[in-house]
Amino acid sequence: MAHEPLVTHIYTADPSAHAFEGKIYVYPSHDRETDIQFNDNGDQYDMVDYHVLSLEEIGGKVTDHGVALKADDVPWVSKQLWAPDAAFINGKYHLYFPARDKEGIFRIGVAVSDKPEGPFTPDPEPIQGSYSIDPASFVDDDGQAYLYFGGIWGGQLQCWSTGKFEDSQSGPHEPKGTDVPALLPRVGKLSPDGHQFAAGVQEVQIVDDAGKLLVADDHDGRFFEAAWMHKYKGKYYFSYSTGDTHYIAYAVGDNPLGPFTYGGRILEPVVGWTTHHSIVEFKGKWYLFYHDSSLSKGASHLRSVKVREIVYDEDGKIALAEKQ
Ligand code: FUB
Repeated sequence: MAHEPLVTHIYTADPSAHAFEGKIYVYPSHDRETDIQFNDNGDQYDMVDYHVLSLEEIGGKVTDHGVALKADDVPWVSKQLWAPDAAFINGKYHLYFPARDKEGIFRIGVAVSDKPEGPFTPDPEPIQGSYSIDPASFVDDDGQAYLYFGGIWGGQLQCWSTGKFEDSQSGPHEPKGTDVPALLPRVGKLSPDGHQFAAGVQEVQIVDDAGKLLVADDHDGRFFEAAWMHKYKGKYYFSYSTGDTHYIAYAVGDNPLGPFTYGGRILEPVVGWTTHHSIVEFKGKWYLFYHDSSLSKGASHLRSVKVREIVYDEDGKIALAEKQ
């Protein structure tokens, strides 16, 4: 399989892929050209709408279903529609998306459709108690849905260490040290209708083989952004981007709420600053959807979604099916 962009008529990033109605549906960010200066706050990622893509076969024709939701249609949003995800809950397709509210604080919204490709109708307010970026939904075999989220630097996770938004901690400030726990992503159970958290949210613990939380200076292993959850042979795989070291890593647990034990890397750094992915089973094989900036010749804010097959060894460790 050539590792080519799924589509080239628009830039797409942060792919969340799901098998719905016998096809693969991909929910990406829609990157666009702007003249905004690059900074660690991510202001250059100034997206205004979402398109949904679908494929009947991996490697086959890709359909762009057009605009599924736009910022202007969401009353609470000021700007920056970042990485979305979708889930089928209670008979409806739910699109979860982060954006800055009118005060510049990232929140997570939900929009609903009868069809996987949308268009989606947004709730007028963000999900109560939501913050930061990169929502990733997961519906377990018992029907309970979960929402994982969080991202450091521009994603503002570092601003929420006291439980309320502390703007003084915005920018690239995060814990440092070999004896200081790393910032942790968050998870909450969703209500049966998928529109709110059922109760509060909690930290997602990522630990080493000895059960010790990964530390802040473990840049190769600790969480930065881009949470994803999938289940394989009864185990819960929490995968994520390590951010400034640009790996996609994963950790494995027995419970969707964690803890998860660090398991290794799935993807080495790609062309471009960010890395972001999803993992999905389709027709008996497993696939990693990801993005890179090769089509835009390295422009970090102009990314393209790609797909590669992954495999598991007998211990459940993940590897790319083809190394190159
Ligand atoms: O697309 C904007 C941000 O870049 C996403 O929310 C992050 O995961 C990173 O890919």
